[in-house]
Amino acid sequence: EGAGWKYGTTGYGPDDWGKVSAHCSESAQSPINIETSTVKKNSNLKGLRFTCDNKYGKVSGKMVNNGHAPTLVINKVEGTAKLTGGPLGDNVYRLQQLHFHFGCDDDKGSEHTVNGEAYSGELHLVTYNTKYPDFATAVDKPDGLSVIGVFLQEDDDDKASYSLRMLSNAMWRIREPDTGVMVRRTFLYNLVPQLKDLSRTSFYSYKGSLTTPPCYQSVNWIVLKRPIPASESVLKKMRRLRDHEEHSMCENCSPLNRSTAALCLNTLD
Ligand code: B30
Ligand code: ZN
Repeated sequence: EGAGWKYGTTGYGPDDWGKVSAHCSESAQSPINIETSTVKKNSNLKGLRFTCDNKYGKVSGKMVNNGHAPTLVINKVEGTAKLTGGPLGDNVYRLQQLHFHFGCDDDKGSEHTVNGEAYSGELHLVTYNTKYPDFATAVDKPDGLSVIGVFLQEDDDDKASYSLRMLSNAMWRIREPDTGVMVRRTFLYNLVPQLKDLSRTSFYSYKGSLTTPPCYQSVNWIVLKRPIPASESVLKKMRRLRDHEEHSMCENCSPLNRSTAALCLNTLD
């Protein structure tokens, strides 16, 4: 399920995703525009914790170009991270992979928007509920996944973190789809400093879906309010990646109009 889809306005783009997977026509689809005036403050979101297996949140794994997003599949044996508490309650989620969405220009690229405004990109940290044996079992369950979304904001070269620059250097080596390269030194607390203390970080939370086919409505979304800085050279390396049609992968972000339900948005603030 979910093969043969793409972005853009021609053949099997987002308008046709319902034909690829019926879930894409359901009512709680992601991404969404976050209208900050309609967000409800909710103290139940208190106590969300992200804990890495080692001190600096060092992870390693294979960075792959799957044709739609540069994705770091975490080698969990060498260390990963857990996400629990807050909107997730006692469930413990484990980091499986992280990937990036980005635009061809700085003024678009994020999947979620805030008051109609897009950022230049969006990092997704994809975790699965450890009550299931593995990611593949969890992916279609209503409480199966939680994805932390972090906006990328264009900024000076020296503001981009070491880890983001290292990841973008790895992307340089996987320009063609279905290629991959080993990545050894990504430090999650360096990549996203807010992860060190999520209980003091402002975020939005709602129940939605995978933003791509098969569009399972299995995701507890945690979208951080504050962006991380990305430089033009980082964004350039992302935009150089190619999809299966030998086009730039940029604008690998889903349109916003796939959701028909009024999704319940919460914030801890
Ligand atoms: S997202 O975070 O909502 N953008 C998947 C995970 C997270 C998101 C979207 C999709 C996912 O696991 N999809 C199924 C797996 N894929 C294979 C893959 O690794 O990349 C199957 C596919 O699309 O046909 Cu892409
Ligand atoms: Zn994503």
